[in-house]
This record gives sequence, structure tokens and C-alpha cells, in this order.
Amino acid sequence: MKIHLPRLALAGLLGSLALLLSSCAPKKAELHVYIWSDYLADGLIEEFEAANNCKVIVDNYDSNEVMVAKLQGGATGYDVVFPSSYVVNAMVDDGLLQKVNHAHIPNLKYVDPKFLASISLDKGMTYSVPYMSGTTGIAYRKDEVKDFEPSWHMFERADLAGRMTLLDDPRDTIGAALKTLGFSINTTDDAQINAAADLVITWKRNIARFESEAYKAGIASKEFYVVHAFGGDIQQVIDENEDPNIGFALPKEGFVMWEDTMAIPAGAANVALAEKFINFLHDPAIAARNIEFNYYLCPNTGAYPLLSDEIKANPIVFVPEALLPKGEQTLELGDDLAKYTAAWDRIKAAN
Ligand code: N2P
Repeated sequence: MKIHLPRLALAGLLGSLALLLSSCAPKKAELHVYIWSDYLADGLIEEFEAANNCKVIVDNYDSNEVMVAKLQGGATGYDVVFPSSYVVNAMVDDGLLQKVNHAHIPNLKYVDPKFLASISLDKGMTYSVPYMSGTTGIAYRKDEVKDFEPSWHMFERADLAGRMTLLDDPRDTIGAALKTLGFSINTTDDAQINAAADLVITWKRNIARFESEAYKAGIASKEFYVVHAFGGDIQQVIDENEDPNIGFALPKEGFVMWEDTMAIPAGAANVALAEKFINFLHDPAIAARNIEFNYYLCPNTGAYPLLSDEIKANPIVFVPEALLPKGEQTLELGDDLAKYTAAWDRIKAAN
């Protein structure tokens, strides 16, 4: 007589076996990365995982404010974060970051000393290591916007009402208005900041919404015609969609130049792996690939000679000399940052 093992019993047996095996297998080390969206070349995470026998968990944010608020709120699960240079000191003051151990990150020798001396705000890389620098400008659809002008006044154009977005980012967006009015993006003058907030409020009435992430898909799909945008992100959209009808301009009134860094949160669970990740991103070949993908500049001297002629000629990555005087670097403001936070709150509340 043939004996049939009931299906359920068999499934149960296999289930317990699987459970037994998985509980015996050593758990892979995990690295939790908290980073701006679309900011790592395809394949890099998988390569790092394979080389270090670990699992990388990536979580995205679209503004410094969101990232800082999350860490301030007690989130302890992250091992590497990517703050813009102008928020690093405030994060250090809040006890959110730990010092960088240079002895564990040998590729720091490739970080461009000229960049550190001139642009970097943490020149000794005490708490942060440069990652990428870039610009913020205006992207537009050449097929929908007639007589486009490289000017922040585009956001006042009634014919484009509801088809535009501004970044959901206090320093960048108030910065654009400050430039339009002829002021510094780092001013601490109350009257200037207030005038800029008033201008942003007039723009707000004309835009679809404040948006720092979905504008990329929105300009590709023609939901939006004019978007306040990070330069490299737009070049990524042009590449991905092979769309020659998307353009990017740095407004004639002036524009924001920023740089993002890598840092290790105070409560990081896996500091050793975080250091390996920072080291990996400053490996010259990896940094070069990351520049070619992101269209931002990683200040890594080993990467420069590896760049293609195409990327070296790209005005989004290397801002043309003639435009540079119009750019201004976002600086940290210490306690005066509160003026921008208050202005931003007023902008958000305004109708
Ligand atoms: C990432 C763009 C981040 C730039 N895609 C702003 N810091």
C-alpha cells in the first residue's frame, strides 16, 4: 500500500527546515545609507555589497531639513548621511555627527586639496568629507515654452501658471529670490530676507507646488514646463528619456552653488562599514563613474584624469568660466538661519 504524506505535513516539515537553516546562517552586516534621491551611479551598491559581503539599505530624502529633522527626532538607524556643507556645523552642535577617522579612510588622499582650501566649509574633513558639488537653476521644456529667458522672473509668467515648480528648500528658493533682488544668498539682513520671502510668495501663487523630487518625472512627462532644479538631476532626466527638448539654464540674476558631504551619525551602528563606504566612493574609478552618472563634480584628484571628454565639456558639471561670477556658494549662517526658517514658514503659510 502506498503511503501518502499529507501535503500540509510536508510543507510544515520543509518550513521548519528552512527556518532552522536560516537561523544558523550568519546574518550579513548591514549598512544603512540615508542619501538624496538619484545620487549613486547604477550598480555601485551591488558592487559594494559583493566586495564587503554586506547588505546596504538605502533610504532617500529630498532636503537637508527632512534629514536633519529625522536625526534630531532620534532616528539612530543610519550609518552614513549626505548633508550639504552649510548644515554640517549645526548638526555637530546638535551632537548628531561623529568625527571622521582619517586613518580608516585611506582614499581621503584623493580629495582635491584645492577644493578643500577654497570651497569646502570643513577644510580639515573633521566631521564631513566632500561628496559632490553642483548648481541650482531652471529647467524648461523647449517644445512648450516659447521665448524662454534664463531669469528667475520666469516664475511670474501668467501663461505658465500651474505648470511650474519651485524647490521645497528654504535656502535654495529664498536664495533665488535674493539673487533676483540683487542680494546675497547668505544675507542676514531682515529687510532683504523679508523682501525675498514676499517675492517667493508671488511666485508661489503661480506654481503647481513646491517640489524637490518629482519635478524630474514631471518635466519628462510634460506635467511641468519650467522647474527649479538641481543641474545634474536634469542632465540625468535628459539622458534617461533621450529628450533633447529639455533645457537647463543658470539665471542671469545669479544662482546657488552647493556642495554635499558624507558624514557618520553619532549613533551609527556600523562605523567600520560606513568608513569603507566613504572610502569606496572616493576610490578614483568609482568617483569617476559616479560623476559620469550624476553630472555633479566629486572633488577627487584621482578621478579627474579618468573622465570622458564628453563630461569634461558638459556645462552642467563644469560651469563655464564666464558664468562663475554669477554663482554664489551657500554658507552656514549659525543662529541667523532662524531668519530663513521664519521666512520659509511665512511663505508656506501664505495664500
Ligand atoms: C541629488 C541632488 C542633490 C542636490 N540628486 C542637492 N544637494
